[in-house]
Amino acid sequence: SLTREELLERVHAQMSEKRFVHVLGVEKAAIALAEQYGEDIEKASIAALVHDYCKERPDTDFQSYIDKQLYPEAISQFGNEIWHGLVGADIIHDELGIADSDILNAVRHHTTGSANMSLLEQIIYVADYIEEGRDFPGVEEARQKARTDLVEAVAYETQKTLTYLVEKGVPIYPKTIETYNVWVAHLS
Ligand code: DGI
Ligand code: FE
Ligand code: FE
Ligand code: FE
Repeated sequence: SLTREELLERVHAQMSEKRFVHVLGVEKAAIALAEQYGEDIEKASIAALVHDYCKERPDTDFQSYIDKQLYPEAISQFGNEIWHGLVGADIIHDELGIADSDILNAVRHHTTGSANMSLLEQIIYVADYIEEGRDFPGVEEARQKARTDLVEAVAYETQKTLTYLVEKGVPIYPKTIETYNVWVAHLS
């Protein structure tokens, strides 16, 4: 398997400087959450480093996966924003040789969340939202919740993301709704 240095190089080569800085911010936030909530630090680091590996890929790279593998039918109506995690996890498996299913699921669900998120999945989902480079209304509240109760942070992020998407008037991927319906019970 790849060393941390090799992984950093492979990830960096896939993206702009700005996005790479975001990835390093997610890693820092994910490691802090892993320390706080008792997750494996190396798994949190690897999942964070690869979570947006496919964010700058052309649509054709995803299309060949969507044609060959079994994804929910709804996926084809969306684009990179939904594909880079859900399909990206399979590309990361194939290109980087990462086979840990918890890490791959953390990548897979970092955008939409899911009904049943493992601790690592929750950490990556939240770290992506609260990393130090993020600046949007509510991010401080999300950071505060992440410091006190990870489940509340997941619920808060899920509510805010769905509200933001509905206000923007964009289609909602079904999994985003599934996530909301489960995690809404944990809003404080
Ligand atoms: O890749 P990042 O920008 O770091 O963050 P992300 O992967 O969490 O989110 C990528 C984008 O996906 C973000 O602009 C919000 C959008 N998104 C999340 N859920 C949905 C969605 N877009 C649509 N259309 N539908 C969704 O359900
Ligand atoms: Fe992403
Ligand atoms: Fe996210
Ligand atoms: Fe991200």
